[in-house]
Amino acid sequence: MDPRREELRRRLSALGFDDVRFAAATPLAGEGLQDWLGAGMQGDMQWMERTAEKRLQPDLVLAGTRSVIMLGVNYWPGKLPAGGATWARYALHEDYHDTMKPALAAAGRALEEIYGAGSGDYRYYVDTGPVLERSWAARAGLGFVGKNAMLISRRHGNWLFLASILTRVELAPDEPIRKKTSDATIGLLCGKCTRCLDACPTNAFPQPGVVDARRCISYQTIENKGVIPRELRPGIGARIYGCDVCLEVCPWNRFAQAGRRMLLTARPELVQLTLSELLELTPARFAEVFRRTAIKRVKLAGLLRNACIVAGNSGDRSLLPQLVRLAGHELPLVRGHAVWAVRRLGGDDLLTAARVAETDPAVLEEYRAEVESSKFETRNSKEGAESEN
Ligand code: B12
Ligand code: SF4
Ligand code: SF4
Repeated sequence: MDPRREELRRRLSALGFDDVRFAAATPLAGEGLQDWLGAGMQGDMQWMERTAEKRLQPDLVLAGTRSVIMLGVNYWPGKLPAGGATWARYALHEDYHDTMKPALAAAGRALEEIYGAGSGDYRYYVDTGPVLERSWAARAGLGFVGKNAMLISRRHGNWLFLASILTRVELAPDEPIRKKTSDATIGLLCGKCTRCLDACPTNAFPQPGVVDARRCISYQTIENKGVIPRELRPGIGARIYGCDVCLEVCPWNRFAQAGRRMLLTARPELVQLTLSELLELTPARFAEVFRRTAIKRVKLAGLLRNACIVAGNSGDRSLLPQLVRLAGHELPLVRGHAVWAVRRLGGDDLLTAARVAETDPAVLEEYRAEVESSKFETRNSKEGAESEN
């Protein structure tokens, strides 16, 4: 065994990475990526198409790449207090893209010191790079790809951020997880379980391991900057930003321990924001509350849009005055979703003045569309299990 390799692993682990694994950088087989793109499942994330080849072939990102170092950071927060809306757990931190970067820079320096690499002999990424992180993590044996498409770790369950370092340094690869009785690439350790597929509130899995982003609440509430399709809004339930349903139902989480969190700064207080406070957000208050979080990237308009949907699904008619006020908001995006929410709460007759003033075609469509009342939906939807944060 190469003692330098284990020293590198120790150094990276001491920096705060909860898992450090190595993979050979030979290209990934298609991994379903081209089919996924071909079917349009990336929605408006055109950047995914532009970088598709690079995601499979690190050599195209950094010529001469020999190895991929895959890093996992556990973000399991333990139990969170209940709040007015449900947030994806990963978002309840200062932006992990920012908090992990200094450690990645230090990891690069470790490569320089231990292997004599030059500063151009590696490149690191967290999330936003042209790297198919889950597939590389599976190859490196960090975990297996579940039917929920997540990279699931036997030690950390589903609650793991991934980061990667492409390097020209040759590192002996770690073994992927294997099973004598199966060579499945998806759901290797899932057995007969289908909990995640059954629990998805918007039926976003056309097949195990494949998420149609266009139907995924995470995509709709975070990546989509425009109108959220009406048929998906009831399924969004109380989820204001991202979705953890297919992660939290997974039995592999029973092994998850709260992480060391050296690379994360928790912001659990965000959970306690009430829906009423969220509907009242002003630009100044938004900037103050969400400073340094990833949430600020949806901008105030996106968050108000999402808050309107959650309010509409809440069955809470005491929010009607605030929603009626938002039906007169300066941005059509907010007005349209506010109109939907008011109507879903059975408040059509409160909209007379706003409707007379409305000229935007998309918002006018929200007045005409059929809307089921939220009481009806709560009885029939798959909510139940999702309310705890
Ligand atoms: C685009 C994107 C999204 C999109 C699309 C999701 C998706 N499933 O592709 C949206 C916005 C919906 C999304 C949502 C979420 N995301 Co996201 N996302 C990404 C991003 C930037 C690219 C993913 C990508 O390339 N997708 C294309 C598909 C084809 O690839 P894939 O799912 O990654 O890879 C799978 C296929 O290759 C498949 N596969 C392998 N072999 C084969 C063979 C065949 C035949 C087939 C069909 C498939 C197949 O298995 C792979 C692993 O799932 C990555 C970061 C990165 N650079 O990789 C983060 C990333 C995947 N997301 C992450 C997270 C945390 C989430 C959310 C949990 C956030 C939330 N709470 O709201 C949800 C989870 C949704 C889900 N179940 O997947 C983490 C996942 C960590 C982990 N442990 O797996 C990542 C790695 C970011 C990070 N650096 O930590 N995300
Ligand atoms: S994140 Fe939510 S909406 Fe997206 S696939 Fe998982 S359960 Fe479905
Ligand atoms: S919930 Fe079940 S099927 Fe889904 S990823 Fe976890 S073990 Fe696999």
